[in-house]
Formats: sequence, C-alpha cells, structure tokens
Amino acid sequence: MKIDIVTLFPAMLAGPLGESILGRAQAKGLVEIRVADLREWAEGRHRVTDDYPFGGGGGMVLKPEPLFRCVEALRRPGARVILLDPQGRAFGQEVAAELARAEHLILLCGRYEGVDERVREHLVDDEISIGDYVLTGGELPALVVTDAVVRLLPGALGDEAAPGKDSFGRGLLEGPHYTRPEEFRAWRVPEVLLSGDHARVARWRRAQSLWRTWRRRPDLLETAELTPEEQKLIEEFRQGKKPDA
Ligand code: 9D3
Repeated sequence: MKIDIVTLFPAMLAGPLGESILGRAQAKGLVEIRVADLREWAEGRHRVTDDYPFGGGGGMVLKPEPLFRCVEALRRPGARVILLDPQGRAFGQEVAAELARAEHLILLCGRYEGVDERVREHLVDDEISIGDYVLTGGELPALVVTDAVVRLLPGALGDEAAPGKDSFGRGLLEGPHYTRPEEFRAWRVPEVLLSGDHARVARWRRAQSLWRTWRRRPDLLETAELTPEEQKLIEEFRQGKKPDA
C-alpha cells in the first residue's frame, strides 16, 4: 500500500510516522508513507497556497491549483483521494477496514476556513472527519486515519496480535488486564487469572468485556453479534446481577 499525505505543515507528521508500528510497517515494506509539502506545488516567487474568500467574510481558503497539481502528479490508477474535513463522514473501524483495502490513498489536510469547493467537487473521492470537535487542521486526523489503516495491513502487528480479534474488532470493549506483581500495594490480581484454568479464564474475560461494554458503551451492544451465552449474561446484568469478581 502507498499513502501520500498532502499538507502545509509536513513537520507535524514526520515524527509520528517514523515511530512504533507505523515506522516498523514501513521498514518491513508493508506500506510506503510519504508527506508532500503543498507549498512546493504552489507557483510564483511567494508560493501562495491560500487566498481571500470570494464574497467576503473572514479567514482564508486553500486555492485549487496547488492541490490539483500535487494530486495529479502523485495519483496512480485506482488511487483514493480523501479530504480530511470537519464536514466529512464519520471515521470509524469500518471506514478504516474499507480504506485498508485500497492500494493508494492520498490524504489531503485542510486548513484555514476550508478548501475551494472545486477541490471537493472534482478532485476528492471522499471526505472524512474523525469526530465532533474542532481541530486546527487535517494533519492530526490524517495521522489517526493512517495509524488505524496501517495496523490492519497483514503483518503490521506481528503475529501475536491479530487486529480482527481485539474487542473493537468484535464491536465490544475489552475487560481488565493485569501483569506482575500478583500483589501491588495490597491490591491482588483476580484469582481466576492465576488459576491456570483456561476455560474459566476465557469465560471470565468474556463476562468482564460484556459488563464493561454494558456499563460504559451500551450503544455498542445494539450492533454487536452476541452468542446466546453472551445474550444471557446481558439479560442477567439487566436483572441486577454482576459478573463474578
Ligand atoms: C472557523 C472554521 N470552522 C467553522 C466551525 C470550520 C473549520 C474548518 C477547518 C473548523 C476546523 C477546521 C480544521 N479541522 C480539520 O481540518 C479537520 C477536523 C476537525 O477539526 N475535527 C475532526 N475531524 C477533522 S478532519 C479535518
């Protein structure tokens, strides 16, 4: 996979892209991530990328020419051009999985009041928002999208952690995790986890995961695919029962 990120602030991206799983996925050749400086695609001595809005009003608008020139130079057949924008469709795990199937993503980071509408209409295939809060630009959203997509590429996480098996992959929250020591400041690790009884541990984990989801994110239970035993546990929670500690 290839991901190009187009921005006026390339330094906001360079550090995070080189670290951890994103850095390792690139080193393994699973993905090639490149940052394009939009200013380099602007013309004239001053390389102007924005201008005043027609019709007046405050703020600045990204000009179309540098974005078109840049994307037309970068795009390969089948590329998906995505504008990070507060008005875009809501990003989530399903959108990440959909994007992970593409061969080439071009992520355009918006800034200022927005981009010239002709960019949305004639250059961009899709517009994505990462949530209902106001950021200063599309750079951090581009990193969020890149991170969520790259970890889904086969081999990106190493073999011990398959992305489909984590609880969000199943649409549930995870229960608690513990590591050594068994006792820390008199707080003990739940006995079941030390029991060596794998079936009991699996049942406990599933009950904990469901309990946490029911308490914190009941909305997730509307769409999660639950087994009959899991549905029975939820029914017991409704009747006031708590999971075994
Ligand atoms: C003053 C202009 N704003 C009116 C409320 C519109 C606006 C445009 C551009 C507000 C923020 C931004 C910068 N944000 C993004 O480019 C952005 C974003 C976000 O702010 N929140 C969640 N997802 C995203 S994706 C891109």
